[in-house]
Amino acid sequence: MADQTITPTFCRICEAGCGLLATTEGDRVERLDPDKDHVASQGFACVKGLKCANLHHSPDRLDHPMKRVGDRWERISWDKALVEIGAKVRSLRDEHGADAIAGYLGNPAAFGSFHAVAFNAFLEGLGTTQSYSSASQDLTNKYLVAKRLYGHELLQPIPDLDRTDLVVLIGTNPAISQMSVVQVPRAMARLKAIVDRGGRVVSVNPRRTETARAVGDHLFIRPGTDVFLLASFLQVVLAEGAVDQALVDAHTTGFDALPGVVAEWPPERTEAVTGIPADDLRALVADYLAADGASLYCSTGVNMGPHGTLTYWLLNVINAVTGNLDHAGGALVRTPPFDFQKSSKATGLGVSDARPRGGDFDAIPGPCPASLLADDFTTPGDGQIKAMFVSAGNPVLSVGNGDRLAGALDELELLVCIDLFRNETAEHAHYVLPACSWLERPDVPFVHAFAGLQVDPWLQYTEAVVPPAAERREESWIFARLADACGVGLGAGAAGLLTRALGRLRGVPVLGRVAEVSDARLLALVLAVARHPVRTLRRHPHGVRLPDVAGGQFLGKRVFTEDGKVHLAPSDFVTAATGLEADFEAERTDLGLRLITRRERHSHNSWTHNAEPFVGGDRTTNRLHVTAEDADAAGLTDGGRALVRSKTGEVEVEVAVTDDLMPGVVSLPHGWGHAGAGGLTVARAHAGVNANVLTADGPDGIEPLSGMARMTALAVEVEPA
Ligand SMILES: Nc1nc2c(c(=O)[nH]1)N[C@H]1C(S)=C(S)[C@@H](COP(=O)(O)OP(=O)(O)OC[C@H]3O[C@@H](n4cnc5c(=O)[nH]c(N)nc54)[C@H](O)[C@@H]3O)O[C@H]1N2
Ligand SMILES: Nc1nc2c(c(=O)[nH]1)N[C@H]1C(S)=C(S)[C@@H](COP(=O)(O)OP(=O)(O)OC[C@H]3O[C@@H](n4cnc5c(=O)[nH]c(N)nc54)[C@H](O)[C@@H]3O)O[C@H]1N2
Ligand code: SF4
Ligand SMILES: [Mo]
Repeated sequence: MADQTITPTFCRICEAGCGLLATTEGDRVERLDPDKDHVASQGFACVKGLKCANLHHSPDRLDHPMKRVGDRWERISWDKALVEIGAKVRSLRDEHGADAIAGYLGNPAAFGSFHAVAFNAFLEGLGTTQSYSSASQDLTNKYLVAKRLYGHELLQPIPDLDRTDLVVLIGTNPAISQMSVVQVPRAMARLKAIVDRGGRVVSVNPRRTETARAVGDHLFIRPGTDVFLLASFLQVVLAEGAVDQALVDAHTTGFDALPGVVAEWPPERTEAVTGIPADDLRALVADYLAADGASLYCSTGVNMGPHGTLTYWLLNVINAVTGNLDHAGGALVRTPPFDFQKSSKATGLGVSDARPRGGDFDAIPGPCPASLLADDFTTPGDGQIKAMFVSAGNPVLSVGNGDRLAGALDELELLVCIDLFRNETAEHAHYVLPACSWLERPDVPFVHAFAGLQVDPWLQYTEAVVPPAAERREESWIFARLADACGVGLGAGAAGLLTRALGRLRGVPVLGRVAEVSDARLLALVLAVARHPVRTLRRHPHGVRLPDVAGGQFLGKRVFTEDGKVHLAPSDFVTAATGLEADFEAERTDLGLRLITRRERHSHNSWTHNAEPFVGGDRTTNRLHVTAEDADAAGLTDGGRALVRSKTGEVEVEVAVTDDLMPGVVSLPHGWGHAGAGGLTVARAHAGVNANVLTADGPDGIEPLSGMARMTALAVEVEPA
């Protein structure tokens, strides 16, 4: 038996970044175990991380660049693929202009230190404004609100969970997701600790989630009505005069506009649509005001709803005016070891000024909404997209009206996918290029550590656990080569600068090891600038704690609006809030079924179904969850089949009767629908249905302020199939 090596590393599937011990034998990852000595995760890890070696070693992994020739996929050399792609891009760019070339960056890019940087440098070099990403199905409402209130997309207050007395979790299920836009390993242990020390955790959710069952209290809310809940919350706060006037006077503008926004929404009125009794809400507000350090937090259940921007705006206003912003136990904006937001403010690094084509979307903070992609492929005229590069994304399953998008992809003259697998989107590609998985590259928890988004700050450096196999390459290598091949070079901005620095450091390429050497060198550079040199981090293989400052780092110090104040009442938000009357009336009178989004323990968006541990047992498909009451009313039975119909589409799916939903609410996990996946042998056999056949695309499929996709609280009808 060959020698086994154990390497401490960390998982890069979700934002928690859990410490893992990787046991390798030669170039094989034999097992992944939780790292008990990890400074932040302390032995916690979930099944996705622990079983990820099965995905990493899947026989379906891409090893070589592949080209579609008719109906077949043929191996092609990197050199030849780059030359052919480059020639096609040059001719399309000459004929139609730079905006005919688009990029779409998927979720896993957030976990590769230089993935997004290199992608943006490539698009910058091409000179295109057509930059799309999964952020528009995830959190662009949060970007817009932070940009308006605090002057930068990534100044996102995070709940100070380890010190709080009360946290309200709206539209999130940490037991399964580990939360988002904040790095919280062991989220559930931290939430339980709040209750153990006498504090309160309250879930606000149309579903009695795994989180709500395990910790704290739960309030059912009718899907899509969170904005009314928070309007009432703020109405009570202001009516009771429970405002931190010193904070408001010293650090904010716009306070005087707030009473007018919420005056008409006392809890006794909004309970008609939220389903939350006014007394329960008043009691919650009272507890929140009594706590020394409390915060409201929301996630995708709100972001994907009809009022993601207004809801997140009110949430931030409440945390601020009650004195909980920048306060221990409240909502913190931390100063990271390398001030990413500050350098980004100066250089544009990490923010997108992409502009959607047409439409009235002035506020959209970038990237462009992926829900507009199919329109952008098929609408002739200036900026019609002719070629697209998709890296670490699967828009066919992750974007609204997936079937239409799949058809529209076939209109492209060039589609290049950079991925671990030939996924459902790549099925429509002309070329697929093989990327390294996270086990094949060095990293730090780049975005979260450098944007100050950690609940319990730490830093960790991991080497590649195994060298990149076959002809797999890091994205930084791939985008630098693509830029060369397209004859454009990397952009002149910050992303281009960084990636060029990487090029200079790369030295003489040694086949097969180039990518590993290169990202490691660039990381060394960035870590030296951040004053945490790699050699120091290597001495702390289980991570090193960074100073944990509880508040006082933000107000008056790092608010990046022009006047350095928090802008509580951006005029377009105030104007949009006047439209709530009509929405309220519509909610009050339409009592039809609502479909909500949900996540499953063994699924990670669309990409973990291609290995047995993730689709074994009763996990072979996705099911429509329905309450017994609604099942009876619609004539559905547990295990039977249902047709689910929305304005956009229809799916047929197995029914699972449940007691965890609010009556009038059904749920269907997304990320399934693998029937057409020629490159995914296991997933194809456990196909499930694509929930995004039901969600809309185009201008009707987005929240108009931020461009966020509308993926929850959808009106649907169900009937037996
Ligand atoms: N196991 C697993 N973990 C994941 C992922 C995964 O796919 N699988 N994905 C990762 C990613 S990319 C992200 S962005 C994060 C997301 O992390 P979360 O935002 O925590 O995601 P969910 O677990 O889907 O929680 C959303 C919750 O919103 C509720 N909800 C739906 N509609 C509404 C509504 O109108 N109002 C309210 N108040 N609640 C509503 C749903 O019942 C659900 O419990 O998770 C990450 N972690
Ligand atoms: N209906 C509905 N739709 C949703 C959601 C929902 O809750 N409901 N959630 C939304 C959310 S929050 C998100 S973030 C989006 C996600 O949307 P996408 O990012 O478009 O889709 P994923 O399913 O995450 O696909 C990720 C792809 O990246 C590949 N990959 C994994 N690691 C790497 C790597 O290191 N390098 C490269 N190059 N490729 C890699 C995987 O093989 C996979 O093909 O989906 C959204 N769609
Ligand atoms: S919780 Fe997230 S980071 Fe931790 S092991 Fe699971 S997938 Fe990986
Ligand atoms: Mo996400």
